[in-house]
Amino acid sequence: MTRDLTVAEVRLTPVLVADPPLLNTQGVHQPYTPRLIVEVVTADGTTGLGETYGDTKYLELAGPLADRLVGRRVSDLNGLFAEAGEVAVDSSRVFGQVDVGGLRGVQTADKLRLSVLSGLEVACLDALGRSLGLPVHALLGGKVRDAVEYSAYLFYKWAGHPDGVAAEKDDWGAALDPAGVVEQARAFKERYGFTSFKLKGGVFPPDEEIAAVRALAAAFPGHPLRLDPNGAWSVETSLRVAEELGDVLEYLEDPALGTPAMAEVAARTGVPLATNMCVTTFAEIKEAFTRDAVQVVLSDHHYWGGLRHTQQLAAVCRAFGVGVSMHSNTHLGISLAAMTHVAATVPGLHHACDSHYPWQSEDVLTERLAFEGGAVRVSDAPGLGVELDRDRLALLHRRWLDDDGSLRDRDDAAAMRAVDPDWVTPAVPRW
Ligand code: GKR
Ligand code: MG
Repeated sequence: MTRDLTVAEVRLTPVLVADPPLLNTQGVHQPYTPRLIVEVVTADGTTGLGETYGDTKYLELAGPLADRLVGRRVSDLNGLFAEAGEVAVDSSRVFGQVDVGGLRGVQTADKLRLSVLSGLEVACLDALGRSLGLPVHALLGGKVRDAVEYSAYLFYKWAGHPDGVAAEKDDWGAALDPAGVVEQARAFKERYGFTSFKLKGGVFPPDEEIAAVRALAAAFPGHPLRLDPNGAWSVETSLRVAEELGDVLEYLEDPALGTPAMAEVAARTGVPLATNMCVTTFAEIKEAFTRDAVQVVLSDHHYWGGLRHTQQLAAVCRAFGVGVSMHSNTHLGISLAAMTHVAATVPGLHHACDSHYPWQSEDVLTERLAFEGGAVRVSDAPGLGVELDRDRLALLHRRWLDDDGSLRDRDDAAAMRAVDPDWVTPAVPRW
């Protein structure tokens, strides 16, 4: 049979996904978070799925970038990426500082484009795989493991969103002190079998977070532990935390903001440092690696520009003896499947990947991906191995359409102002 893998249509569907009230240094998660679902349809009727960030600034770019994909073969990703720079980015969308909504490092026009391209790339690979009868990992060179390990991503959390704020309910309860964090970790372990734990920090004064990690270490002896305050600490505070928790931490994630501060911390502690904030683009690698500022880079395949760039990042890390693993933000199952396929191909993946997926009670798939023993099995089905549930997609899209615009751009500080009208994103370093 002759296949025509020319892209005939790209469907872009923004959705709002329920999100629990998870606390971070910027504020609290909104009750609903925007994501963009991508469908790439080929001339022979094959449809591939992708997913990426869905805030307005990404949506504005998605249309013009999708137009560049139409008429191209799904296998011509290099051609698409080469042309992407011609698509203009509204400069008011680019902040010369840390991306306020997402804690994802410094925002640039390239990073915005790459985040959108990642959704298109994944959808093209899914379509290509479906058409060839090959899993996405095979298109990336083949898996080197049958399952990808994830860590439980623990958050300080309120029991529910503030009174008067429309939201879905969740059954995780509150976690606002060491006992609450341990209880949450226990639930994660029972439900999903996770054996390593990451706590999102930068919420309470460092001594409280040190106590929470100590409580985790006592409750789960020998389990790898991480603490990530998203750059909320000074160099001196970072060093104190490293000193206090050095015996139980697998790594400390972005204790201080930016490569110079991270390099200073790294030079004065033996605790490995990981980042998804100071190394977020290829251009940032040279300074960070030559200054030995980080020992583990957490790739977010969305803002790195997809699965092939993640493999390239892993190769650069290997050359420098730097570890690699995966960062996560609020996401659905298409992204978890994509992360799992690429992680399955990376040799020397020594740290369990991050995933917010257990926090998402909703998905656009006919069947949710499952964690077994804390890991996701690598699918050998054609493409990503997931199927779209059109009714679910329509429902979550309807929520986006019905929104008055207040939730279409993730803003954790604005969500916090529902309980604390004076709240502003704290200056960094906060402690
Ligand atoms: O979801 O609150 C959150 C996280 O803080 C997220 O925004 C970060 O990007 O998970 C991320 C991280 O590891 O820094
Ligand atoms: Mg992080």
